[in-house]
Amino acid sequence: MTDILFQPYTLNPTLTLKNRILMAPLTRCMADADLVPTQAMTEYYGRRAEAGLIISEATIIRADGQGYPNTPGLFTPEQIAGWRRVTDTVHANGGKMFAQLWHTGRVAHPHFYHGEHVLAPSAEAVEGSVPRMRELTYQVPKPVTKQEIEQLVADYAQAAANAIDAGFDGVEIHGANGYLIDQFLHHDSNKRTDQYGGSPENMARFALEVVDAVIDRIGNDRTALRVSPGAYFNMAADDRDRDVFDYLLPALEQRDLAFLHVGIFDDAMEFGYLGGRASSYIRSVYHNTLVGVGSYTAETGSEAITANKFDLLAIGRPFIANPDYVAKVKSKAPLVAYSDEMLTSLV
Ligand code: FNR
Ligand code: 8K6
Repeated sequence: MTDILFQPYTLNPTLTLKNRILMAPLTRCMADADLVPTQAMTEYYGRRAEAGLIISEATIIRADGQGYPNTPGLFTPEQIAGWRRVTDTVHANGGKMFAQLWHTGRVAHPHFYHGEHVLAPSAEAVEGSVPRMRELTYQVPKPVTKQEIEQLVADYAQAAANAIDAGFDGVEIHGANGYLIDQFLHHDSNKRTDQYGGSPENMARFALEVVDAVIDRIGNDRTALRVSPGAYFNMAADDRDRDVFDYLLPALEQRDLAFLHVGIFDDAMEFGYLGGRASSYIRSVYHNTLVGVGSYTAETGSEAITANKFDLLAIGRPFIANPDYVAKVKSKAPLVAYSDEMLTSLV
């Protein structure tokens, strides 16, 4: 019944995956003080090389993109060398790996980078504080200037080039879950009146500039994007967001990306303004390779692929609990259930 997961899948002439199971990007907050991947992280990813593709935990493109402790970076030579050890191990074990490129925007906290400002589209703070560091309340961001936008776009492209230097097979740009790129795409966080706000075309501009700059540096065949048309994390929903994604998704389709990935924790969630699930909405307007995710099992994920709801299945929490997830599913062995306590160590 899960046989479909074990078929190889060709993303494009450059990349063929040995199966349809992706390891979802999973922040673990285990990089060292210089945000360099450690030996324990190398072994953790190395154990999961049976996935058709591993997507790294979200990795910051520059210092002021950091919103959680010990999240790895891809902007210093040491960080690149650290990731090279990870990708060498994954490749030696027969796997493939993309880096997820991240800037948290208004979810950043200056505590982590000893900075002054938090940068975001508009001076609209996200409610609350850094998880497990409750004294760190989120700040009102400084709206980015045109010049700062150009620098951010350049820094995404540089991080993509660094990812290729570090041996990654490609990158997934993190445009989901209420972080910087997503903040441009939703009315809750984007109140701009210049060419980056107001209309769907303007609100989609930053995302497309980042995508185009990354494609320019490393090629469309190695560039993927994660998006959350349904606002559910670090973001309040607004019915007008639908128009932004109605504009963005066909524009992305023209870019011929390696894949598009739904950013969601539970794909059973329905959004009134999307007419149902985020994955169904994306499938209706975007016709290239789509990665589904969000509280699926191998069985329910296989059913969804068979029903043509998406093409590839990303697995998050079960992969934290089961380093040998793929082998277990293949042999129909029982899985260890995920629990939040597992986040304190890398198994
Ligand atoms: C996540 N998720 C996530 N998403 C992302 O795009 N970048 C990230 O770094 C993280 N980090 C992260 C950490 C932890 C501890 C969890 C539980 C989740 C979301 C993740 O990729 C996935 O979408 C969800 O976990 C839903 O899939 P599962 O877990 O139901 O298979
Ligand atoms: C300190 C770790 C930070 C990790 C950042 C990613 C967030 C993962 C935390 C999992 C909590 C699930 C929240 C789900 C929100 C769904 C809302 C309906």
